[in-house]
Amino acid sequence: MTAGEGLHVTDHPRLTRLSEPRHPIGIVHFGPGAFFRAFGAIYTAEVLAGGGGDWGISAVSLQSPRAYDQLAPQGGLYTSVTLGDDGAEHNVVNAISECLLATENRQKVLARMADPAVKIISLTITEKGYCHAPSTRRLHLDHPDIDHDIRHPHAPRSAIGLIVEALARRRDAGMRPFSVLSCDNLPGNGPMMRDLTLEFAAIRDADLSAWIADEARFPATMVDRITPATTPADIDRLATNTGFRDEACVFHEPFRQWVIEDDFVDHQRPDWNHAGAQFVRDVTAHETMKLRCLNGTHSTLAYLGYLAGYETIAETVADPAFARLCQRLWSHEVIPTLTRPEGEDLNAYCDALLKRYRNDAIRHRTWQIAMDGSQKLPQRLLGTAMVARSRGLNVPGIALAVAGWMRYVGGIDEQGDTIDVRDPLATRLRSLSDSADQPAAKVNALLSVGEVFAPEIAEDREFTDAVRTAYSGLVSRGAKSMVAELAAGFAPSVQGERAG
Ligand code: CS2
Repeated sequence: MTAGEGLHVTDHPRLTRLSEPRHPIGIVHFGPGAFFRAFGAIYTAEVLAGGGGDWGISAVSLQSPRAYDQLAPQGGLYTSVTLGDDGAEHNVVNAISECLLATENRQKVLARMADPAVKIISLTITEKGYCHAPSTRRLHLDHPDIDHDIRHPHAPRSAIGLIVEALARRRDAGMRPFSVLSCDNLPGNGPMMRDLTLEFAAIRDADLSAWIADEARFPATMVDRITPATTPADIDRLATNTGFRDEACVFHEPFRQWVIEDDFVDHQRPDWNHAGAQFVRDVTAHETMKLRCLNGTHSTLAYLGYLAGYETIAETVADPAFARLCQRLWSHEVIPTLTRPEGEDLNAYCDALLKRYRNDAIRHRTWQIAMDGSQKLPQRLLGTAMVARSRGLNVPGIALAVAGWMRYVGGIDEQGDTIDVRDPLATRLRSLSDSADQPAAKVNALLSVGEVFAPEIAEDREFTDAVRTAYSGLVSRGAKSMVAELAAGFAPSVQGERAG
């Protein structure tokens, strides 16, 4: 009998904290979901294991209790499973010293943030957690959470509201502020967070806003590790292998890359470089490369792959036409818009991406990546399109990807089945799509969504014509045929000629 055989999975004892040290807290993290547990928490755990200071993490769930319910009963411990060519490697991660649920214990969260031992508030709250309009990058003042926090500044519920209230408490107590470290896939995530924070703080108190502007720091970061949502089957599999039930476990690829702008309040930060992170003066080139090359093709594969009936990214790129579509996008549409970051070779970077996508131990669902497209498209695809167009390039691959998104948010797949579209604008997008009969009119209706399409791109006739043509093709011929047609015109051998 093999380990675990004959046992019902729920018979396995839950992973719990026994004698592991709880590191004193120096970081408050908002959004301890799978990505953070597979990424920032691991870098921090490695620094802590090397005796790198008091940087234990207080993991705060802002709204959904899911991550809290997974982590809190385990005292913040969980297993990270690295899925590479040589099988699976398991590690128990000890960086989270405390778990808090903001909806239940808002004042405790604020007190922790105002604790002088806390030097950094880090965030993985996804694009929509910033309560902004992605196309303008300004605060969305009508957002229900922002509206609430303007009216109740001392009991805030948004990340920005909590940060501003905690900074106000620190200023009033004569303390130093903290650094705010956004680790979400947004271009200029640090400066954007700074602008949103100052905009919100100014509504409440101009002096507070000026103090934050002078004293707080908002370093920008580029983060990268492919980490699908953990499934119940993953939890069962791990229990069978380890003998413990770990509701907070994460499964991820071996690759990881963290580039951080080295600009922290009083230089207070963990030596994440000891775990392989890069501290640099300016992360812009790295960030743009990653967002446009990786996230841009991820979203493309998500919409077109989903419509083609593929469940995961690995399944999608196993179709040679989809792999070639990625290569075409990189060489003809994305790389020409980039500045090469120091230490990177853009062609090699993209070749490595395709290998990462092909890792079929990682079951990254197209449906998962397709979520929240209205928040993702501007920085992943539309910004690239704008730069490429300004240089006189055509972007048929991006046009096809955008048409794929439009077809997806229309809510009906190629078999006539309903798509479970998850997006803060889902209802509006669906009704805009439904408001028109003809493909071209549906595209025009969706192009009117100002949070997604800046006027510069919505009014670009050549680009929008390409989107209308691609959309009609998706309706009449389907995603596989459209991808095959575009990929057929591309010979991967030209890769060597790509600008780098
Ligand atoms: C993905 C990202 O879900 C998504 O939208 O594109 O989470 C992606 O896996 C990461 O950015 C990789 O670092």
